[in-house]
Amino acid sequence: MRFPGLIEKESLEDPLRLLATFCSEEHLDRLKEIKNPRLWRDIAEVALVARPASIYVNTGSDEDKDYIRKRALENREEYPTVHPMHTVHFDGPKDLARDKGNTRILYPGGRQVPLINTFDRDAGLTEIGKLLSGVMSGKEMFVSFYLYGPRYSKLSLYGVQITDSAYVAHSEEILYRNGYWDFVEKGEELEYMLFIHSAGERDENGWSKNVENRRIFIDLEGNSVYSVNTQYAGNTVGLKKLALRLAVYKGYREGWLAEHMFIVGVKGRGGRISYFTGAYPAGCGKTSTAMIADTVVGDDLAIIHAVNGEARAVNPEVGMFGIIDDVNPRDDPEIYSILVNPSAEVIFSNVLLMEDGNIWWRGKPGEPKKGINYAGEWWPGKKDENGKEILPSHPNARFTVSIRHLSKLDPRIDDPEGVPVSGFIFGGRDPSTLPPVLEAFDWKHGIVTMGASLESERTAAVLGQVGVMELNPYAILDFLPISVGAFTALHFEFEKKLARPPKIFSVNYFLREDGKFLAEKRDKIAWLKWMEQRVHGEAQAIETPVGYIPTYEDLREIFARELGKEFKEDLYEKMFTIRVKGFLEKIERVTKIYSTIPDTPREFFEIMDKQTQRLKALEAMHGQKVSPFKFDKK
Ligand code: SPV
Ligand code: MN
Repeated sequence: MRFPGLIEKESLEDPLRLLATFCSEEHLDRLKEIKNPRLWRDIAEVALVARPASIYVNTGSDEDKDYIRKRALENREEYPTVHPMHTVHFDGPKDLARDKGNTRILYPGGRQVPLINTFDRDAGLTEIGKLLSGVMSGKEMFVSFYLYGPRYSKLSLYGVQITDSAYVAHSEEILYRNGYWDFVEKGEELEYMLFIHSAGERDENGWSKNVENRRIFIDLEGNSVYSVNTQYAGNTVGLKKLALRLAVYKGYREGWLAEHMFIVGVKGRGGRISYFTGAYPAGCGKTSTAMIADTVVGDDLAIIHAVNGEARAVNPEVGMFGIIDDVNPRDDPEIYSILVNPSAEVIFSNVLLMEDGNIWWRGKPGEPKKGINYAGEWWPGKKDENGKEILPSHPNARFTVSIRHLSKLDPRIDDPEGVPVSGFIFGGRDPSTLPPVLEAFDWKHGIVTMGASLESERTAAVLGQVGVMELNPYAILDFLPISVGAFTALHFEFEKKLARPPKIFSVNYFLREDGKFLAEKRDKIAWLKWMEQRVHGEAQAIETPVGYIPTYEDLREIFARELGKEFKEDLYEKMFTIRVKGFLEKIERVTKIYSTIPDTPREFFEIMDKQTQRLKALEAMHGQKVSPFKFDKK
């Protein structure tokens, strides 16, 4: 039982009888088909506490999908547009992003974990129980079943979503594989994550009214997540970032990895495809890298297991919840063409819905006209109470769409065995130090100096302090339920199961000189192709104190072939100069943080120390800035 204080234990003794008071006969039969008494009890308990008017059991059939869409429109959780398959959802002005402060990992005794927002489990469950009490009265409760990965895959997990939001259920139908029949097939043996969500009371605009009581509590012990008084998908769509935390924890106990990474294929010699996974903090080029690769398996998440000595990855999702701001036909032709295709089902969130039923977001050709947006009615020039102009569409406006519309979709997206991973990429935004691409000496060197040390520059737009580097280990810090020291140790352990661990690379598209970016946006493909060749031992490399860098000759050849562009020697030299001071400062910043994290493996510090020594030796010989032409080729 989750809420022993709120309901009598006996009331759950016959969960089906209890559920019969909430479900029509047809929907009760749908639940009975899944022969799993624990599941019946879970649903019955939530219903007893939240008191919905009715329960809708979603089997993922076309009729059910249509019904959920229809309900989202009727409830004004979504609005119609000129295209029947396109709808618009608004989260409300105070609910436009993930709420870090109120997203907490429940630990018995409220154990403190450095860098992680934890809370006492008992206190958390008590608080959430109160917030959930009667919260669904008068509303319909949707119960849906999903796979978190391909069907019949040992790498996949399962999730049950309970929500009073048709928008959340609708989003999940687009983003995940419906697993009702898998639940039926597996019955009692099935272990599942449980996501319980309520948008709470909604105001006349449809926004959650009590956002100050927004809570997202992750109960590791109960393999469950509770989310109330919020609608933003990053806070509510269970199978997205809520499941990621549960998956990281499960992987930690079982010895596999759940990562905040894309999975892409890069074509090499003879048409072979090599797969890479990539972790980038927000605003560091994750989506654009995924879209520039030759094939896409996933754009956000990866579950990675060691199978017969090989790292294999699956995408738990089949959809994208992507940022729409600045998506335009020139820079993002693929995504743009999907978003304007009337036959693709899309939920747009927090864009501008104009009076004529068309939508507009920044980057879309044409002018924004009067309509409604994330802050209510909008007209050109509208200002907020501080006299600041209100943007027509929000910077975190997004699209929710099936990944299957991508022309580059990898044919192995549904492969239960996953795809073999040749390389891990860690990408940060660094204006002054990291070269565009760098290969680690080995797995541990990469995990420590690239993954665990991943940083990103705060941008002026966000916090006003340009150039401050912020640590975001593995780009997963916001979603980590355990200490980053333990997560690093897990990566060390993972290597032991691999006959040939993936190579590890770092990339940085944001190196600047005199305020100007040294690399062009489309150069990303060149770095990917170099990595692909390195995986197969085809490209040469230069050993530096911080890892291997490409040779000028190889890059010149790759730029000419892939981009039809002459890659100039002096640009190469600028890009790949080893900036000793910057590297030493980075080590100092990062080590200082890890020295406050008690379970950081000792080897972490040893690897960092060795890197410091190599850098100092180089500095003694060649100074603070060392041209790549000063090193020997390997
Ligand atoms: C991210 O912020 O990493 C996202 C969007 O992918 S959210 O679902 O909000 O986490
Ligand atoms: Mn993400």
